Amino acid sequence: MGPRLTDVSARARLAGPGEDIGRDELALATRNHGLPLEALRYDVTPPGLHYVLTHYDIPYVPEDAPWHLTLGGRVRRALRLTVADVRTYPAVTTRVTLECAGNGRALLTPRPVSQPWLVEAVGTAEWTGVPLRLLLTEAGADADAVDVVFTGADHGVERGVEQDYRRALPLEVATGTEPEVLVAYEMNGAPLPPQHGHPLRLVVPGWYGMAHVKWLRDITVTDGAFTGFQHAVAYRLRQHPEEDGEPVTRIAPRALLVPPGFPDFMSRARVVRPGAVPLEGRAWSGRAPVTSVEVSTDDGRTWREVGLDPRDGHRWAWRRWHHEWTAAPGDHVLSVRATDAEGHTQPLEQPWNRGGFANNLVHRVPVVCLDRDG
Ligand SMILES: Nc1nc2c(c(=O)[nH]1)N[C@H]1C(S)=C(S)[C@@H](COP(=O)(O)O)O[C@H]1N2
Ligand SMILES: [Mo]
Repeated sequence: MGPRLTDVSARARLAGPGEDIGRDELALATRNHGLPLEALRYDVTPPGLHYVLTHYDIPYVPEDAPWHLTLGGRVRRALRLTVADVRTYPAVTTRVTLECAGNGRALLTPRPVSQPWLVEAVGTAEWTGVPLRLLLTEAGADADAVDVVFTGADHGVERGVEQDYRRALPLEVATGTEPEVLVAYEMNGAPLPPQHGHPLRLVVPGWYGMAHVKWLRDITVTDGAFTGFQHAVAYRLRQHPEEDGEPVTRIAPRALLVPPGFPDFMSRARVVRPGAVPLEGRAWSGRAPVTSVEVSTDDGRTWREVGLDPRDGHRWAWRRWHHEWTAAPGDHVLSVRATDAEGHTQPLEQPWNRGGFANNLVHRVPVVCLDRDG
């Protein structure tokens, strides 16, 4: 018998005790890059610095290639739209902080073997597109509609299952206004770049990255709950492999710090000199607006609330925080944590699950402060 898909596509697993990052994880890490943390300084992440995550291959879609978005299933009137057609609907631009549900995974013990993010799987962009609810209104969802399924043009195999990348939203989320889901064709005022979903993608403000289907080619309204791989198998919070688990949905609060001072090339260790060291970073939550940010300069023993930039009306984007630290010679660990309006905050102990999803362990940055003449 010839090779089978399950020969090339293994089951999910955890790294063994002391097992280092493998070649398979390295290959994913070079394809799927993170945000350099110094780029947390920008309100809107400059092109190329936004994180990228793609399960399979980036589809090749030349500028002049025809593209059709179909909308069908349990609707009165199926639609088949070109990108030019999509652009004729009223356009909305929303600033959105996007974070991969696997952010922080490589810091967990035991480590789920997958894309090995540290903390940098985040970015903020201005997405322009048509509100999904306008398209669904035009198509007219049937009374028995339950889910709306989104299919990307990328194809692959994952844990032995061959598939197109596909995710769904409940109808009430797909047609909601808080957040308002977009079928986007522009990122930061320019057509979507290939790696971010050219020519069309879904944007679901406040939800982890997996919901924002790139290279969107089909929308299907169903009368039953969607049970595709990326819902029923992946993106569930499980302690044991046999559990059903809870689905991953909205982004839990997280704050990150621009590592201060200057880095060593190889170790990335941070070096500062004694005295005033400005600290800044960003905080976000997809559940409710961030209301406070605290910093610790003694490895989490004591915390103090720091300044937040005024709310700027961008509900779905991160908020800047800032603080001035007086550094004294020695070794320090800086940490930061965010709390949102619903009282969700970040844990000091790792919130562990088998996929390493939705974990928002506080960010720790070791810093060496030299002697004044060091
Ligand atoms: N079609 C398709 N859409 C996709 C993915 C994918 O692999 N294929 N990856 C998802 C995941 S897991 C994340 S985190 C985001 C990343 O979006 P970005 O690369 O634009 O930052 O895209 C999502 N949309
Ligand atoms: Mo992701």
